[in-house]
Amino acid sequence: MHLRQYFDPASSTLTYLLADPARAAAVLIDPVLEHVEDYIRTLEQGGLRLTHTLETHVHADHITAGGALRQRLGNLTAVAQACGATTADLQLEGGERLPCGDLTIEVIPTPGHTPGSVSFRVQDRLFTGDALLIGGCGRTDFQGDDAGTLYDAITEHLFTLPDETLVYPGHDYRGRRVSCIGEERSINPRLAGKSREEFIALMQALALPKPRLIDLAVPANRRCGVPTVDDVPHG
Ligand SMILES: N[C@@H](CCC(=O)N[C@@H](CS)C(=O)NCC(=O)O)C(=O)O
Ligand SMILES: [Fe+2]
Repeated sequence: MHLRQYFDPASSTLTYLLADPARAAAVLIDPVLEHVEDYIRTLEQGGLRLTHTLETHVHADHITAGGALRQRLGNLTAVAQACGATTADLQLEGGERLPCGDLTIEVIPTPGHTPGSVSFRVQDRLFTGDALLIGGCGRTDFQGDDAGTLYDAITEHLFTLPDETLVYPGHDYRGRRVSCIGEERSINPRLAGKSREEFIALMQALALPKPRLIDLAVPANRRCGVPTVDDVPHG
């Protein structure tokens, strides 16, 4: 398996290119619109064909490159059915398995940050989107989120994976890039040793400012980042 991580400094988003070089197949997890050319350059350099773009959720802080890449490269766009991104080619369900060459990508429902949030597992690597962050977790105060649901998803579906499972989050705001399940289960300050009630109280007290791009990004990402005719200025 080949893995390349990209960082978008404007939104602190982490994007992942996963590839099976023997089969020349690749997927991108949470690509960012501004970096389309970077992704295409990597794919061309590796002689890789992009089969899918995968979203961990409908993002509030950046616009996805899924639709733009589809227009350029013909890949399929894949988003969890519960995200309501009706233009996506694949409406993913929990437990579903997607191929990338000989690799298998398992879809694990991890709702709570948004109702449709999922994580993707490939062998011993877990791509958690904004469900589980390094030393943190996704906020639960917008987009129909629910702290209790997030606690259940993390403790029942992610913390039950082997300690060695590598955790690749959807964001990091402090320069960290990878963690593992054992570390997050034992020292993540929002979760380690916390009851469900304590976690809910902690999340309700965060009082974070609204993401700058939320009003633009959420509707755009429900269309895989591609503008509709109505969005294009007339005249
Ligand atoms: N300041 C950022 C927003 C950051 C933010 O709210 N990020 C979300 C992910 S979409 C989150 O869950 N953050 C968790 C945290 O900051 O603890 C912006 O304006 O875009
Ligand atoms: Fe998010």
